[in-house]
Amino acid sequence: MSIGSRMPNEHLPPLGLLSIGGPLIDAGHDVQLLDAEFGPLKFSTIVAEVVMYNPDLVLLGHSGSTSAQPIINDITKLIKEKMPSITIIIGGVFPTYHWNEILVNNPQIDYIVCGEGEQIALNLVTAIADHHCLETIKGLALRVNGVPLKTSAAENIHNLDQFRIGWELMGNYNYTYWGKRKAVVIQFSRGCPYPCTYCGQSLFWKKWRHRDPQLLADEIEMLHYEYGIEVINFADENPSSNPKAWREFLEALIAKNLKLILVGSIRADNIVRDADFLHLYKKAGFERFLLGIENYDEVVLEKIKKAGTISKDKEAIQLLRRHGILSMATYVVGFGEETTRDFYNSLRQLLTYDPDQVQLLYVTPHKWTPYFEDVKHKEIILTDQRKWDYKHQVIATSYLKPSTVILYVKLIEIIMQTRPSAVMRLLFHKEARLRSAMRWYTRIGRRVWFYELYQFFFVTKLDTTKIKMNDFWA
Ligand code: B12
Repeated sequence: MSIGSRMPNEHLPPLGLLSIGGPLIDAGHDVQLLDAEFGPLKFSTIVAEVVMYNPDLVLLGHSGSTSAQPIINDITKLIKEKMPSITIIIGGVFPTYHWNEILVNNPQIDYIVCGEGEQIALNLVTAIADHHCLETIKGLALRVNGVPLKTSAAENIHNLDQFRIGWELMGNYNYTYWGKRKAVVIQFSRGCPYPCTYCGQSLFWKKWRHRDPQLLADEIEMLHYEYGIEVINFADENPSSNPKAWREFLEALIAKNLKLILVGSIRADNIVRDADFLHLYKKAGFERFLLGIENYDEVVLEKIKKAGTISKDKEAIQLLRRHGILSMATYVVGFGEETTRDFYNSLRQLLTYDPDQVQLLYVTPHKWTPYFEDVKHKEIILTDQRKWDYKHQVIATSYLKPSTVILYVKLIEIIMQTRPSAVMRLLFHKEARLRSAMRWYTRIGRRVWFYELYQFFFVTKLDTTKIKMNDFWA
């Protein structure tokens, strides 16, 4: 169970799978979406649904990637047991890098699409249908004579408007967000030009690219009128890397005059950079931005190559507030071998930043990132990969016990969310829509707060074997 997909009691469409589905439908294949998040479906129901539909291929994806992979392994095993001749294809961030061990340990998985999936999946499915050779398809992990092998990497998709997202696959699923409002996830851009050492995403997408601003605005208009979409959740790592294109998009969307709520993540320094056109952000419909603050200490920020500054982080939050946009500051625990003083300094800094919302996460080293190299000699305290979801402490800390870490984290969260300025905004913010947005988040946050403490003290079993990160993946 991951916090992100269970606690809100509402679900967003799986953009990755819709992006794969669109080109397949357009090439003449019959595609159906089974979204197991609704329910969530029991494994037996998932298998029964697949058996009933009786497809030639089953393509599985997940939004959590690292933490969801063990579940994909289990589900695919059950499907293959019932339907031995079915072809199973997976894709996504984690499998892109861990393809070898997945293929070695999971004979039921036939192919792994490595990297951006649209073109590769289309090539693969077409080649399977036409009984063509698969080894020439770039970006594919497969077995040759029983041995896992990865073909050469596929190029980035240069034109992000080349492939259509298969929105029709949403069918009758009631996708909502932000308090039961019809919602989708969409991307203006892929990738990120910044070199933050812990983030696997900029490496995965390689180069930062953006969609045509006008075409994206047209697509959002279509989603609004044809599907009744009110909330757009941007999946971009940093949509405003090219301020000119971003501004064009905001203006194109404003010209449509749609009643929309937009939410997304952005770099704090880009907000400061765009100070003179933040009114356009607001006019387009932005209600909240998530800002990765990560740490209070500039030495740590330098080490993880965040390339941000404390003064800009603070200024960005103030600028957003001035423009009637909420800020959510995410703070990552574990970068700097924290002591009690570090937690105290973090809290003090967060209080001075005064963001509307905070989210504390735990550093989770992905093997394909430079950060992994920095911590590979460290011990891990949680070997259950399903918990590598940024909401559990994975790396042992030298100075504090995990129980102390979680108590400090929870203390910071409760102080931040119940401090007078936050409560005043929650109750009396002058914009009703922002009040409602904050209440929605607070309701979820309250449940998550207790749930995480309960899980830590009564359910989660920490590992005492003192296994090192490097040995764990080996
Ligand atoms: C929206 C989102 C969510 C939504 C997902 C809604 C949904 N139904 O999909 C919600 C809020 C539910 C969510 C939850 C979580 N998320 Co999330 N999420 C995202 C976000 C911002 C966008 C995902 C997206 O749509 N991307 C755009 C699509 C087009 O990209 P894609 O999914 O990677 O798909 C492409 C390729 O990977 C590939 N592909 C993907 N799947 C498949 C499958 C097949 C068969 C094929 C052929 C190809 C293929 O082709 C696609 C097109 O090119 C990403 C960050 C990001 N920018 O991607 C984080 C991200 C995926 N989430 C992350 C995490 C950690 C989580 C949670 C664990 C958080 C938590 N503690 O609860 C949970 C896990 C949920 C779960 N059940 O597994 C991490 C995963 C890191 C990792 N490597 O493990 C990411 C990368 C954020 C980050 N910066 O690190 N998330």
